[in-house]
Amino acid sequence: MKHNILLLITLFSISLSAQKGLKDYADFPIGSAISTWGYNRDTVSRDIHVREFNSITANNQMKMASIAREKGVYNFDPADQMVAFAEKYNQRLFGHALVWHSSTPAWLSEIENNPVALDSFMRDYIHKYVGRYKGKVDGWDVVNEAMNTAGPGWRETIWYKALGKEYVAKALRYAHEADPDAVLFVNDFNTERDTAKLHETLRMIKWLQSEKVPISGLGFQMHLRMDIPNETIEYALKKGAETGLMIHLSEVDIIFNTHDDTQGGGKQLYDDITPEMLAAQGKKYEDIVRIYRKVVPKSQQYGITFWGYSDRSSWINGFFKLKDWPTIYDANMQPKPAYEGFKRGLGK
Ligand code: 9MR
Repeated sequence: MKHNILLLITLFSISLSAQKGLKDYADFPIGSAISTWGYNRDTVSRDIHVREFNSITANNQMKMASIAREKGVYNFDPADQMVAFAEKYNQRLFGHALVWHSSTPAWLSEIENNPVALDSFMRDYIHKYVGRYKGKVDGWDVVNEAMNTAGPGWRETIWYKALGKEYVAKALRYAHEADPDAVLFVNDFNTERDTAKLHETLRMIKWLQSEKVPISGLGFQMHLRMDIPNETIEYALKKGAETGLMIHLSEVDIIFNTHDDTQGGGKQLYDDITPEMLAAQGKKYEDIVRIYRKVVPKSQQYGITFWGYSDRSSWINGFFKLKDWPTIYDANMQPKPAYEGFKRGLGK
């Protein structure tokens, strides 16, 4: 009898721990970029997501090209579906992205040389969009990729060309007016490895803070590569944390091969993945989480988000025309050594 009860308790706790996911091991939210339409079709991926994570970012459906596709009309349906998913599955919803040079609707080119019209559209868009999701979207990438791909310069986007650097301040102010409680981010890539780009980003943040612009978060996309030195990443996160802003690792993945940052610009160095490479990737994931926990104070840990969590659906292979293995689940939806590494990084 005693034996049976012990056996039952053991089985019960095994089945409970089998249900645990990364979110249960972390002090901060862990998320992934998703498409609600994708998850409607692929319920296996959806169910794993719900077990592992407690935060979502739309990989595309909350971008300007999706919401403001037609001039003069906002279609909030794709964002509503993200909200419904977040509510149903108890996920934090992170908004990506309000103002960006990419994924803008085609009609925007009609007003790109008219600063007054562009500013007035940006204001209306942000006010209506952020206002509609007040209290539902926890934080926003208000400005995405304000800096050049490489080095210390501002990206000459339509926003920059029409409104100058001030466009970043305006976007943040409009977002704050619409939802004073939302965490408002600027977000960029390669800032963890390109120190000149990092320093220009930090200069921008200093300027915004000195002008009392309501910025509250700094996003490091963290599309990493195996050979980016940990010391460089640690330096970047430390400098980022010194701003006092919330720090989001917003689009994490780790590739083996390289690319030149342009679509289709992949360079295939490794055709196959070996057990040694998988183990090394596990260690890299572990290191990244450890560095984040070490240098970002708890009160500034906004969380870690994967840009897709499985090698089956990662954007990397299609975008760069590469064969790579950047994520924590393999193409058969099994956890990789990267998964165990990430978990070890959380101290579990
Ligand atoms: O993964 C996204 C891909 O499906 C889109 O075609 C692309 C353009 O909208 O954006 C990709 O996501 C990007 C994100 O929005 C910003 N940082 C880089 C991401 C990967 O390119």
